[in-house]
Amino acid sequence: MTRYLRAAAAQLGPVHLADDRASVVGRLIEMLREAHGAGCRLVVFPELALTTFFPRYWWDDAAEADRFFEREMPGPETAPLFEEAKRLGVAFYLGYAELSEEEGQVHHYNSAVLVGPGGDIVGKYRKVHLPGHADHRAALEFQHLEKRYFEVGNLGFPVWRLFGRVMGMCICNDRRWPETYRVMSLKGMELMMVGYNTPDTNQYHPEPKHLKMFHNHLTMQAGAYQNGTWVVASAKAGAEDGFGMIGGSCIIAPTGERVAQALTEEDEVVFYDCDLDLGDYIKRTVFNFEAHRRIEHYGLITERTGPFAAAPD
Ligand code: CDV
Repeated sequence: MTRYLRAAAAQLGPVHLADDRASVVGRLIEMLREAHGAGCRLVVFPELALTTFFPRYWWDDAAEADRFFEREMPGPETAPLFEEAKRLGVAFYLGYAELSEEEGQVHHYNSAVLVGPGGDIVGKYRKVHLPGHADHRAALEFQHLEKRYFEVGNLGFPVWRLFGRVMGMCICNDRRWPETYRVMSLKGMELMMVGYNTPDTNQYHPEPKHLKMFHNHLTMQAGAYQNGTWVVASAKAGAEDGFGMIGGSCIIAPTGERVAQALTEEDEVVFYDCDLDLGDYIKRTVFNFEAHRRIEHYGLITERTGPFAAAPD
């Protein structure tokens, strides 16, 4: 069983509306080769990696957004990435917009696949925590229409075995919610992959810019430590047609420490030799779930989404 896994976060610089899939896939392949050259066996690409972050745009006819969705994975445009990864024997996580047909109904999901070193899809995750809104908000500088263009993921939080270890996936906003890590951690997760697209401004409330990056790392570092898991996180970075994305891709150890970090707002590969046994002592001591969790007091977490309207007597 693998103890050390050299894993990479492959950050994407801006992808503009006018950029076609072929050019983006070419950039992903370049980074895949760079990671392989550095000895990496797993590469994590961002959320919605094949296109610009299109939920920032409103179209009166929502079907206009369908051009950003993949109808098959791999499809003709993504096949070269799968083929190169198979040739190199590198596994990867890829975020994309998924248009699927299930029982005669068309569905739209914000999805990610985990592809094994043999080129086969090992697992699929569909984003559960969709941020933003479904209506057009004219006063905003840009929209965040994930609630318009996507349905809530219907696959839960599965985990998969790869390289003999237990891996989990989530997507962007999921990383801010402790439940995401905890559910997968209860299934034995040892490494979590996450791709994200985070705008560099909070449009709903004025906030100092630095808080965007602080909260990005704060939540992932806490999630890693509280669950004794590795986190490999890959961002979009820089200005997409003038709209800034924070970047800050990184690799976080089960101690909660960031051990590798992107320094640019461009395409950039960062990697680390992840000791997959490092989380064991955390899971045996301070976060020994079996010894210390008090589930008899946690019922409200799954019984209600929000707080009491008024403090109970
Ligand atoms: N793509 C995202 O899910 N972005 C959110 C933004 C809207 C806050 C995030 O959590 O980074």
